Amino acid sequence: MEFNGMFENGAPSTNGAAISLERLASKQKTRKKWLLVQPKSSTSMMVDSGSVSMPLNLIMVATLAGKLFDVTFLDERTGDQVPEDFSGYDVVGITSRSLNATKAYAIADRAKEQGKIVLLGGVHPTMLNDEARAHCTSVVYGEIESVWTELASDILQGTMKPLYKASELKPMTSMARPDFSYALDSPNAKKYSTRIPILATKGCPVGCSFCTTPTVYGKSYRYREMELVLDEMRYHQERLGRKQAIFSFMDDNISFRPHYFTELLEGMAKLGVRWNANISMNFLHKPEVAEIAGRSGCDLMSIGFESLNPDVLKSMNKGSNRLHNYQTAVGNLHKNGIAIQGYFMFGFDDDTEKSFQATYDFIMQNRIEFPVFSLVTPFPGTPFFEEMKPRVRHFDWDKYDTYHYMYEPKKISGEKLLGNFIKLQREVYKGRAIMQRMQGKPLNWVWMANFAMNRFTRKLTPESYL
Ligand code: B12
Ligand code: SF4
Repeated sequence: MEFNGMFENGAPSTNGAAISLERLASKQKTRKKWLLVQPKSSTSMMVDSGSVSMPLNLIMVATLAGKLFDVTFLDERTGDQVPEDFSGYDVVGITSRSLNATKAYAIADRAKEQGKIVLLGGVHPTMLNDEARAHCTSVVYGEIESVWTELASDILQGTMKPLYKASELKPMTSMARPDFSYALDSPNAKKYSTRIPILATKGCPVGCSFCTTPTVYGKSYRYREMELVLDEMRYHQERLGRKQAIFSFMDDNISFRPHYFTELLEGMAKLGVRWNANISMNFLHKPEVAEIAGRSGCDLMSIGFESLNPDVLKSMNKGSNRLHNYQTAVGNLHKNGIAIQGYFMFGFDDDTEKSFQATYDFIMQNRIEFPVFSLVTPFPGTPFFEEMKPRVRHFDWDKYDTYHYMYEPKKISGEKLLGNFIKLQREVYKGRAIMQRMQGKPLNWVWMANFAMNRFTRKLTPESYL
């Protein structure tokens, strides 16, 4: 039996599993060929245009697969072309969120028709694995690392199952360091943002009703050993030949364990890197957190303020957001030279015209550098989706990009919602408003983003959101 010695106390041992897989692979006449695809969405809302971030999800898949198979890596967002003919490949793996699911399914259908092993992974196929299964050989539920041994051995032996779902999530410490050469060696690599995606933690137990993370990862919160994260940073500093590498954390909520977070930042402060992250508000009101964030090179925090309406905050179950902390959190970050990308959502049942005024006042008074506005979108797999299913206007996944009108809220008509939504965006991105928010702030890409938003918001019409 190939897998003797692979299990220790009933659990797969990482080294044992890797050795058994290598043995199995070495028995193949030729190495199987994989094609991995990051599809481009067809949304018109600046999501997949301009410079895009290197897709850490697919890089992680390539890193694992590359140990046993030959991997070709294509990113449609940078201009790579997905072939019509897949005859050069044995396995075609595609990553998908909702906004590019239609595209992902079309590629998968073509590859399946040509008799390839087709894998679909990412949040949309995970959440709607019944739907996705019709387009592929197998769906990978959640992270590939936790099912890799079983998936890889089935591919090598030709015994595919329709769904790969881990009974237990692996500790992050056992995860391989991502091999960025797959993205960096691509002929279109210059389209990638210079910010290097990195992961320190996974999961978020906060449990907001509109978010898929609690469904995929449950209440678990895992983190990598700090030294592994710092080592990865050092590796990039060496690769780039300079101290000042810029990292973008892909974590769901990097600050959930304050002790781990602040220790990590102390380590980063010694490296001299720069960084940005998504962060929840749970302890940003404490001045020492913003102080260490600034000292460790943070130039931008992306914060989901979501709403200035207390009823809305309550309905979405976002316990980490306390309105009375908003101003203090912003003040603390600004004092330490950290710009804020603030996310605001509209379209909840408790939203009224007052929600827009309150948001405008908050942004202007607190000089939020880069406000981002979206329409609340019930994503499959979330409690919010289950609640809103009977009321959503369509299941056209191309429009599940948080910039489309999804259902009529109870306290404001659709027409008023979109009218106010556009007005608010134009107001905060007017030339005068940009100056009021940005004057005295460093001359960097955030200014450019504001000017781009000025041009973009002038073109918006209610039809843009239908
Ligand atoms: C960081 C992040 C971003 C970053 C970077 C995105 C990027 N380019 O990767 C930024 C801020 C740019 C961003 C933007 C957006 N995001 Co975002 N983002 C995230 C977040 C927090 C982490 C994603 C991540 O990189 N995780 C780390 C990687 C390593 O893990 P992973 O993606 O889960 O990948 C693993 C598995 O899925 C699996 N896998 C993935 N692909 C494949 C493929 C194959 C073949 C296999 C076998 C396995 C496999 O293995 C991977 C490795 O472990 C997620 C939440 C989440 N946990 O998914 C939301 C999330 C993906 N984002 C979301 C949304 C809505 C958006 C935006 C539309 C928001 C907006 N209005 O702008 C845009 C869309 C951008 C785009 N073009 O896709 C939603 C998507 C919901 C959905 N059903 O589609 C999520 C799930 C958050 C939520 N609300 O629940 N996002
Ligand atoms: S705090 Fe962020 S990551 Fe956590 S459940 Fe809420 S939206 Fe998702």
